[in-house]
Amino acid sequence: MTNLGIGLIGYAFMGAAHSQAWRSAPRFFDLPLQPDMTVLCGRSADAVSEAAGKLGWSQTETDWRKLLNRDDVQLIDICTPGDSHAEIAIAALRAGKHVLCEKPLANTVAEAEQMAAAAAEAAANGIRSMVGFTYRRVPAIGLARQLVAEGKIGTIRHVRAQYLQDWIADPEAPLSWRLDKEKAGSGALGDIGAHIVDLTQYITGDRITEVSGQLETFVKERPVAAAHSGLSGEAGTERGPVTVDDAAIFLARFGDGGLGVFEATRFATGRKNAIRIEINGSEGSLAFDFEDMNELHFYDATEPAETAGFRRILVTEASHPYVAAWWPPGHLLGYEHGFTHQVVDLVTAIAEGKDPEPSFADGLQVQRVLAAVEDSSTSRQWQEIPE
Ligand code: SOE
Repeated sequence: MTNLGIGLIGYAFMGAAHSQAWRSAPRFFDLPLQPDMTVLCGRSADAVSEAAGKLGWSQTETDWRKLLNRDDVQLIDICTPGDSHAEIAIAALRAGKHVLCEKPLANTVAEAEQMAAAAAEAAANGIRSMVGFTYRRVPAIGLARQLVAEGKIGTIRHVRAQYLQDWIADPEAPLSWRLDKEKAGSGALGDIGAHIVDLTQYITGDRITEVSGQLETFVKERPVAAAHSGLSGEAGTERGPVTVDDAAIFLARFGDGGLGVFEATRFATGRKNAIRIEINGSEGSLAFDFEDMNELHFYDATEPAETAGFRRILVTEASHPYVAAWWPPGHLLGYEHGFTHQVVDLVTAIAEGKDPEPSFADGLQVQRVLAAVEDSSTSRQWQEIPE
């Protein structure tokens, strides 16, 4: 079997999740190519070498540019903050490396446009790229998409989506790179709002055409973190400004006539990683909550009223998306499995010479929705999403 050398850049939360995926994918799925965890890249030699040992990488580099000249690396996996996505991805694609890039694709629409253009050029030479909207690969989400495509809920009227976290609800929670516009582009909007934009469009097979939104930063200053990595760091005595939104809300119109209500917040006390999606169609409804990620709720409005009701589907049957490779029914999957499935789909597309999804063009379209929400928050007007 042909090997696929991987170079992963970044080893914090996302780097660890991607490492787990590269480790587990070939052990549970029959992949057409054998991924090699060739090299882990990070700026500090000591820290990257410790991380490589822990996460299972063979070698390390401290300069990402060196990965692009290596013949034993065919794919660059970008798990850095958003401010470096465009530079690394474009250079990697031009060097003939396949690219997996964490979401949101970039910090601005302009960067995302350049990345999508570079991806289109590279695709003409058989070089593939994908953006890491990993929740698409949760089996219950895959099933929801299938049911919509089969017409089980009919014409979509309402899309209700929330992404609720609470990790900075405490005003003394320290600054991290995720609260810095220069590094992260935006706050709850891009970090978690991007996921529900992608997920709802993926499930419905439809696209958001216009939005009206508001952003808010509830806590404007926070203690400066001693270490700017991961979700939090150790607080120092100095304070610094929060330059991104803490929460984003917006209304949306979909191309096929559905109405959407979206909410992304890091201030929903008690909600840790609640991605809640409810879709109402003319023939029925679907409901999902990531905090119960193995379940999908389905209401069939064509059933007799006396016995109709939401049915809880435990999405752990071998016939459900991705599940056959794992455990017997009822033996639940978790957060990390989405990343494994992402690797499986990417490696399969590369081997089959197909463009994987979500593409950089899809990432660009999500970026346009996010930018339109920001513009709307400032202008207090509805904003159309450019084609
Ligand atoms: C932090 O809010 C975060 O890690 C996001 O960046 C991820 O995309 C999401 O999966 C979990 O929360």
